[in-house]
Amino acid sequence: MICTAMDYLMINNRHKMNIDYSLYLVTDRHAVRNSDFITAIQNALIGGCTMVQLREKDTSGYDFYTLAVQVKKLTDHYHVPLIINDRIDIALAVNAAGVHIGQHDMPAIIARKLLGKDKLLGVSVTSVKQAQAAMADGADYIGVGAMFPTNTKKDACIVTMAELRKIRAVIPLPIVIIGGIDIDTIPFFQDIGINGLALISAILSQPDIRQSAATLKQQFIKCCINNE
Ligand code: TZP
Ligand code: MG
Repeated sequence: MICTAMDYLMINNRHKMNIDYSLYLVTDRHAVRNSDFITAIQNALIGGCTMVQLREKDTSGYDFYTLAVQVKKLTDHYHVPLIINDRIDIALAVNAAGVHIGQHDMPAIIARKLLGKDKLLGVSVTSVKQAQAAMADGADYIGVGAMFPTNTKKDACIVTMAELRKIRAVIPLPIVIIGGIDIDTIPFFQDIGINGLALISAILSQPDIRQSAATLKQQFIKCCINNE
């Protein structure tokens, strides 16, 4: 099924319409250099991150849950939605705003059933076909990437700019781009109409996380928001 933008407006809940995807922090505790993990996320929020995805690989269920409880307190304090990577059970347990899944996780259609209609569901895609399937299966937004090679995820497939443009042309859902996004690569997305930047190292690995987040946000507004 191909939804028009109007269909999308009508079938989605109103509270999902006002979500700010512009500076979407994806976490990786191994990327943090000079502070503890929770302080790093707090600084990213103070710097202006508008959304946080807790994505902690190689953690026990107990540790992931415990981190999720701590991060939820922070995101609530800054009125920012918390998304949990992969783990629907943990998202529900901490009352997170939603879940983000990839192509090798539980099928999006099942994730949507388990989550119910009120929670956000994000799906990572690398092609138009995957993006259309994600939308048909109930995704609220999609993550497209990796846009550039990145040390943070060395095995990530690279998505071409042409494919990203094709996805934008047919998908009315919010789109965040991921993979090698930093101050120098943001200008490449000037005229595409993306809704946000999903980043790990350009925020968490920087000496001044707060300032880095603020500068990236300014760069996004300057380059990617149509201010006519
Ligand atoms: N998915 C595709 S690339 C990537 C993920 C999770 C890693 C992004 O990390 P960075 O440091 O922002 O390039
Ligand atoms: Mg996953």
